[in-house]
Amino acid sequence: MDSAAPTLIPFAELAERLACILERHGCSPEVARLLAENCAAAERDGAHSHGLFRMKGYVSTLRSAGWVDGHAVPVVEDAAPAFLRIDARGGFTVPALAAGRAQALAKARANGIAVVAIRNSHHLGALSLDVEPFADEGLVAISVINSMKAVVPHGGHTAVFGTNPIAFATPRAGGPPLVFDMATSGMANGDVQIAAREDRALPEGNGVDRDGRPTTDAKAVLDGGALLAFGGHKGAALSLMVEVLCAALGGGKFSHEVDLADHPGAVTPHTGQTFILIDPQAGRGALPDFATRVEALLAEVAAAGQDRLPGDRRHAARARSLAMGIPVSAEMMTVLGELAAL
Ligand code: NDP
Ligand code: PYC
Repeated sequence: MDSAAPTLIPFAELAERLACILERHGCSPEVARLLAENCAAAERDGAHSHGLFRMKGYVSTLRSAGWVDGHAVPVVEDAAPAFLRIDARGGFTVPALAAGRAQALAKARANGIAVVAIRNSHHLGALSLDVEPFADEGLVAISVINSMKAVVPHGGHTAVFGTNPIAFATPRAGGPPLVFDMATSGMANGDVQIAAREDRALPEGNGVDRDGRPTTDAKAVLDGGALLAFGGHKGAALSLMVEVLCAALGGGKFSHEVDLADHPGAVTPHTGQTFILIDPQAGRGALPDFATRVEALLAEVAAAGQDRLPGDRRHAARARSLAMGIPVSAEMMTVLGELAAL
């Protein structure tokens, strides 16, 4: 139990500290900066399962020979007028997306829609951070990513799918983009790891042990067990869709093909990530304004009694972090110090 008051660190200072650690352990300065900003932004937004908690994993992965290339320079391929493929060359997805971002935006604007399929890439972050900037530019953005086998297909007994999140961002008239970002498993693996570390039971209905029996024991899920998709067959179907869009379409590995066995310490999935970007203004003509229509829907949702939209918690955490600094626990400060000294 960590009872000392957290240290409040401004975003830029925390990102700089993380970038130093990542560069020390094998990232180029540019990759280190992008990953560090991504990780600090997740922590800023209260996405704890994909923020500072992941720094140990980034470092142990970078130190595990031959798994991820922290210096990789992505190759952006102009596949078709509305289709960009990006080969991350065994590096991280975040710099691969950064490399293709301007071209992806231009394609979405020119065609009304663009698909971006990143392959040969590693991702350990929160997808909200990948889609939100596109909605800031007026686009609707959907992104999916597969990871490594941790989820059993519906009615099955063996993990095949990753926790495979889906994120969606849309501009709205009355505020910052509406974003949702959710694993297609009942829980993200990161949250299971945090529960295991804190000796907390999982909510019922999320996991099975190594013999396929239902369990709330986080350690049993991690130790040969597996997670279940959310919503039974419906979440499992979405998870399957994510595999198809990332691996079959994008050219990356399926989650069940990711094999970390020869890379002790490595924890990043080596898979793919796909985006669908839509310009809602394309050919709009006499149609009513898109963002105003979204706002009207959200007003109806609020009137019907939903008092918290997806993204509200994240925005509240971001506002607090930007006003006061990002809270970093004493335990995490120690971890960061150790990683910086390794
Ligand atoms: P949650 O279940 O915590 O939240 C899912 C979505 O639902 C969020 O948009 C959240 O908004 C919203 N939400 C939560 N509670 C409510 C509520 N009561 N009313 C309305 N909306 C609500 O997320 P997950 O645990 O499924 O995923 C956590 C993170 O893990 C994600 O960022 C995901 O991208 C990441 N992840 C990354 C993977 C990778 O391969 N890189 C793999 C798997 C997961 P809010 O954010 O405001 O709480
Ligand atoms: O939390 O499930 C997860 C996860 C898998 C890969 C990155 N995060």
